[in-house]
Amino acid sequence: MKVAVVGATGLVGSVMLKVLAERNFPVTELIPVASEKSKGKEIDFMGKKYKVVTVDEAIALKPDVALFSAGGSTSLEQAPKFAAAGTTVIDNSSAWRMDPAKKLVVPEVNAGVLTADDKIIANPNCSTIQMVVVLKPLHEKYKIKRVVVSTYQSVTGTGVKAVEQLMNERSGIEGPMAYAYPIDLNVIPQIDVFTANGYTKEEMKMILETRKIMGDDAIRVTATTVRIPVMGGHSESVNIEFENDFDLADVRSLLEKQDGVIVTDDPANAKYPMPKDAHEKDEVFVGRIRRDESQDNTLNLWIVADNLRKGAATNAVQIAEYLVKNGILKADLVGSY
Ligand code: 2RA
Repeated sequence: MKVAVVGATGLVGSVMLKVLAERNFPVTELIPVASEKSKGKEIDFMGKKYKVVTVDEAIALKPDVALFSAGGSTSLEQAPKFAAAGTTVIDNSSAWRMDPAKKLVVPEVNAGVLTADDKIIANPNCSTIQMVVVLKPLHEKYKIKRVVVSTYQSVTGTGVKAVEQLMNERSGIEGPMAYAYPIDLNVIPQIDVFTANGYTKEEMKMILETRKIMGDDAIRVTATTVRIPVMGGHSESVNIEFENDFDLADVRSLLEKQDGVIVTDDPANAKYPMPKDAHEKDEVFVGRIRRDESQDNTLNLWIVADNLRKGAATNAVQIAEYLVKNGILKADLVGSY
């Protein structure tokens, strides 16, 4: 299968390449795509060297699937051109996520909505992905009424410049600022820009994307998203009010059975998920499972995942795997997944 990775030289793009190789996705030809300034740069992939090409050169090669992580404006402009050439696009930007004609997919939650007509598929926001994987079995059993989420998000969610700012600050080096404020020994309660209602775009993504992926606009969500000086992944404190009462042991059992979830919850032995444990992993880690004693039918959880993997690259590759496994994308060699 001819696979293009658009934004191959970026942080998420490089993780996409890593995940494609690790999961033995049936790539017969890789087409790494980046801007003109990176054209000709060599990329190592599964023991072969590939030269970075431009978008137009990639479209002409007619890839079967194109994984995009190149920003919203590039996706809005270029994804339709790939789709018109017959390529199935899986886009990690926010460009298509709330388009009513486009599917927004987390395979463990709603892969069933996908059909062969879907030529541009949206990959959700990282902080949304890790939360809905956990909400899915609980909503099915106990019907979620309201979610209150506070996030603690890694600087890797911003990109290389933010990681460099943190490392420079740690070393006492003056350097370019990705944020308006220092991030080391600090937290910044703003991710992306503010909207008219006082929420940031990141918070509105969590609110709106959750309802679309869960297929239930009745679910009420409020979010506060915060940037913290951490590398391994995003953490979230999630408070869930259900329509119905729940059994705590059953909640734990549902989470332990959920695809893609690992329950790490043993407070007596100080066992709970942390970004350092989620780093480089594809699963979503859940702990601190406890009843909210201040309100009936309400549960508290702590959710951690690597935002570059399950929060971006792995989720995109898993969508492609689903398409191949279900015959929507034809692969020369179907991998063993
Ligand atoms: C962030 N979720 O963490 C956003 C985009 N990756 O910055």
